Amino acid sequence: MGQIGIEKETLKMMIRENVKTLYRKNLETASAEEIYQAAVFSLRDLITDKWIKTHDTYSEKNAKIVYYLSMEFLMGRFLGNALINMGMNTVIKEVFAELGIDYNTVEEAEPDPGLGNGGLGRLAACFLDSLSTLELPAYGCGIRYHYGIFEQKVENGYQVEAPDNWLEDGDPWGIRRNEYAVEIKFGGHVRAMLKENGGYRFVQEGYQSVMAIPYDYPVVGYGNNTVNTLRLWDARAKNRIDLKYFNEGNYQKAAEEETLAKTLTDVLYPADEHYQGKELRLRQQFFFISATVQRVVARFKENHGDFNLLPEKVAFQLNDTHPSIAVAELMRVLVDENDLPWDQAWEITQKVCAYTNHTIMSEALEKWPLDLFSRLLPRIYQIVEEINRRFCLELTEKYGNNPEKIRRLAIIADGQIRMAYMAIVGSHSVNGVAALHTEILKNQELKDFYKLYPEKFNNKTNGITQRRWLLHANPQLAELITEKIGDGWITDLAQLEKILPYVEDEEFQKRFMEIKRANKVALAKYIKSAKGIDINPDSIFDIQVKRLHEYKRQLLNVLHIIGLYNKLKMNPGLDMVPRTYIFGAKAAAGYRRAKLIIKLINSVGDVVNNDESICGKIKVVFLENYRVSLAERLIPAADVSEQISTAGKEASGTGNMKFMLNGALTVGTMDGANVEIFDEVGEENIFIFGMSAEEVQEKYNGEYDPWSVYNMNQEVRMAMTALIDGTFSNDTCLFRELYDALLNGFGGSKADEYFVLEDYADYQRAQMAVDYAYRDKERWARMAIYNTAKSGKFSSDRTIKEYAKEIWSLPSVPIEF
Ligand code: 26V
Repeated sequence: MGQIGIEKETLKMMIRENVKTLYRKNLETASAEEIYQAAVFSLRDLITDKWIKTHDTYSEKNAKIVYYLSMEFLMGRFLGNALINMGMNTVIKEVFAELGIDYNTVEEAEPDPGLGNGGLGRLAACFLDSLSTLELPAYGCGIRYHYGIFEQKVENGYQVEAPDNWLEDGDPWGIRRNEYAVEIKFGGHVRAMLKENGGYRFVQEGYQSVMAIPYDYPVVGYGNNTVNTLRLWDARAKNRIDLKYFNEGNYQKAAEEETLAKTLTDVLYPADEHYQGKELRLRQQFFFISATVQRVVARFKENHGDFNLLPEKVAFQLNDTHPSIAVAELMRVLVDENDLPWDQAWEITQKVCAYTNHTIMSEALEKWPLDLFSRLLPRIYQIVEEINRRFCLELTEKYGNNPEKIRRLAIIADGQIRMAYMAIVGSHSVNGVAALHTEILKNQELKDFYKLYPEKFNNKTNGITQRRWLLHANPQLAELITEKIGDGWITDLAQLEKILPYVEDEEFQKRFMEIKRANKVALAKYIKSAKGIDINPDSIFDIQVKRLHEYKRQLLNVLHIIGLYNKLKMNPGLDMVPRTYIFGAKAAAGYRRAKLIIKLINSVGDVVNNDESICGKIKVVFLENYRVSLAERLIPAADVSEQISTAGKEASGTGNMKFMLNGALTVGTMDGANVEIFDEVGEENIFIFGMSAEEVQEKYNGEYDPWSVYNMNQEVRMAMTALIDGTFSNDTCLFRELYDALLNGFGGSKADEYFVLEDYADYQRAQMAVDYAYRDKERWARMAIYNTAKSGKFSSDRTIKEYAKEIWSLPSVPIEF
């Protein structure tokens, strides 16, 4: 019996029956995909009872609920994780084994839904797992994109994008809830109508509408009865054909609303940290926010008459500025649709909303042009104007007549709406995602707002869920740990400290490193089958996986590989531990330089991997289509975790935490949460290099001439030269842009904006230290185990507890079952 209380035989029967009813097949003839679907249908049945019970309990107890509003949820595959959290992991493996079916093949048959770009979307997914595990009442609210982040292929070394049609074979986890559909209005104009009490009511007229239809996905808590909901909104036309236009023969106009609905939720914007004011994106934002706000208020009204109670029942967490239109939409619903006076509505809105900032890259800041915004959302625009007007009055009261200051802080300025400022003004909490990041927000980026509202600012260092990133991704290590310290760590990661006594234990070291090796062998096998490249499991597996962005400095990593390759060419007998450099990274489709860096990594790989003169001492592998399921394969096999962003630029990073948890050692800058990893493990268990955030700031404001580095450092000079002398491409112009960007500045960017050359020498030193440390097997094992043991702080359970206590005032609600 599994924890959920079902006999194996029953489960077998259900799977068999479902294959039959769904596909008219039996287990022998069904494909892995079909068996996967049948298995999901069987399990969904089991989940649903708890799911219903969870929501009944929330209603009965009139519980406060947090709504995590996010344009992205990078969930990864559901099946394996749901089974683990239901305590059915072992049972299901037995069931499939007894049926003569390879369970792994079934798990792999599930599409990996990529409804997010990277860190921000994956954080949302980890948070949902923690919310359910902590028995906190929560909804994730987002968009049901028909196409997730593009599938990346590599052709001739270049990234090529293909659509990710994750819904193609159906959506067995999603339940469509027609009864909760809501109408969303775009465009038209606003008419002011005199009310009986002398005030005005504002109504939108001549608009286009679409219907928002929710699909609910279960979020199963670990070892409890909580099943929360991820609610993703899809669009459907309200009126398929507008008869008025149809009869006039204007067919395009007649079908406009249908076209609007079709395109609205079609694709996730694949840009990352680069804002473009695209109309469709604003539509998407308003679409899912308006749907959520309308639904939440309607539900509240079913049980309450007094809106002052709303903040006691509802919390909105804004995942970056993308959902910040919630501030204005909640005002609209309260003031226009429920007749609340402005001041009362405003107080309620501020108490309900809280904003998380995820980046200090200025090019990512959302600013909507007024003409676009007012045309698309005429009533919301008026409300934003009023919020801004009152805010500017507040500033004047506080600072006197200071137009310069007001222009700097205003929500509307230079013909644009600054969404971050609206989020700050409309929220009671503003948080950064790592200690350093929050300090930078307070003292630099948002300094004026910090002075104005110091009480709003707080830090919530990111975290990751150990259920997916250790228990599911690295089952052997999970088992070893449980054998030694029990399974308490699964819901209380701080307990990993209990393995500290084993750091010096030879037997434990041996087993820990054997598991690492087994994971490396498995990865080597995968790389052989996927790429045809032979890699040596006894080499150091050195991994950098994350979105491709200049500030993350994949270029520093490759440039150093080139430097090392040059050294090996000159001295093939060079004494070094063989190393396998593994990369995974999607570049935004329009980010030319990022794509060129991918091409460079592949070109370097082609040359290095096929150069017999270096005796296989280095290999370079670019794995295409980096995604959650690939991360689950890679991270458990890593020896070295590359976290090498320019200090001050990476808000937190969460990959860094996943690697640490799995016993990889970090080569990193003092950036984001690396700083806190350093604090946990101490300088002897991490390889820190490079300038600090402060030094970066000083260099940025002062004089920096990358040529002086070039002239002083022969290794740098040779590596740079290799970019343009035909070593990696017959076309010597191909990588010229990278060369120029580093030395001279190119296409509007400063020379070496991210200090790749400046940090090169110290990076090289850190990499030598890695090589040196790895030779001492015992020392390395100690360091690796120490990293795992000290990773407790980085559980998203810890993060979510802090949000619940300090921002949401959200009590847990256990579900009796
Ligand atoms: C911005 C945009 C701009 C418009 C087009 C689409 C798009 C998509 C995403 C973003 C925001 C990217 C911000 C982000 O992902 N930040 C990352 O958040 C992680 C979780 O807090 C954090 O660990 C990373 O350091 C941070 O880069």
